Amino acid sequence: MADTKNPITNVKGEFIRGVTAFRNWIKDEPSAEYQPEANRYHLYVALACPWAHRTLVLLKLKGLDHVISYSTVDTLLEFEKGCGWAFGEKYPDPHHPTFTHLKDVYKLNEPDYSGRVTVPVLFDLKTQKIVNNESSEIIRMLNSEFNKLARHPDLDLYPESLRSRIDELNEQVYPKLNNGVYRAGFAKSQEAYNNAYEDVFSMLDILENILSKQRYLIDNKQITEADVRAWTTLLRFDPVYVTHFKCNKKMISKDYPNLYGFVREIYQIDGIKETVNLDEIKKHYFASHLMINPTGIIPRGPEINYDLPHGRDHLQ
Ligand SMILES: N[C@@H](CCC(=O)N[C@@H](CS)C(=O)NCC(=O)O)C(=O)O
Repeated sequence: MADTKNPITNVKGEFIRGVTAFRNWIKDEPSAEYQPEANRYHLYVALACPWAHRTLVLLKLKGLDHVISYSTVDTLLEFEKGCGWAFGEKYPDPHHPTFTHLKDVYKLNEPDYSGRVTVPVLFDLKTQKIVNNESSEIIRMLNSEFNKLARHPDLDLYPESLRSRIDELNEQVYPKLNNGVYRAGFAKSQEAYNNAYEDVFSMLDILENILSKQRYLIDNKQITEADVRAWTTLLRFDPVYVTHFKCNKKMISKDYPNLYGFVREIYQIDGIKETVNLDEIKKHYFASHLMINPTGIIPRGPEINYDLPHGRDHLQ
């Protein structure tokens, strides 16, 4: 039985993220098992979670929030109890009102499921099965397979001509930044923490440099999935990762003017702000990870106004 209570670390004290369990694909093809249909799929997300947040951003950017429903799990993840993400009065499972935990949804696929129960989950209401619980794959499906139903079918966040550059950047940003902040925060040895800290800030320096010359990370004119994937981490950086995960060499809002403008620009795109709840984000991290913040006290600062003009129009 897997340890589902604590973040997993290896003998060197390095945080190891688990392998995602369910990897089916929705395809806009007549023979596909999972076809893109309106009101067939549901996303389970946590507002705090940067991986789940990617999928909500895609719903908004593609104009799919009338086609795919979503609901949020409870703010706190009570690691010590080992039950994982919970539903509650304020956060019910709209499709299974008797379910108390997200693991009940996982058990619909595998009654004996004993792996990690993570968000996001893309769930098929028709077969009552999880289609996929890997955010990087869910966002690809939302980008390309629902275009007949999307309000913005022409927006392509993973265009053929940019794919190799997107993949190349993602391969750096995922270990060094997206997962890098977790590697710093959950490290159980000084060396593991030091390595993660170096990775995080070397990646931020690289991204700041790119964004000083062009509007988005891959292309000057067009937002891509590489921007979305970096953004959900960048948004949480100052409010959470600087203190909670000890990534405190620099702050985005003070030391990285281009990253800060980029965070504000994406925040200000139609519909995106609605997916951001900074109070929930802070409460989740500081009050759930009691192994690194035993008092559960939530810092009040920093005060950042993501509505300030982003000042990036001149780059187009
Ligand atoms: N590879 C997954 C990772 C998802 C993930 O780790 N989600 C975290 C929340 S930020 C989670 O649900 N953790 C619960 C646990 O590990 O018990 C993805 O990108 O979708």
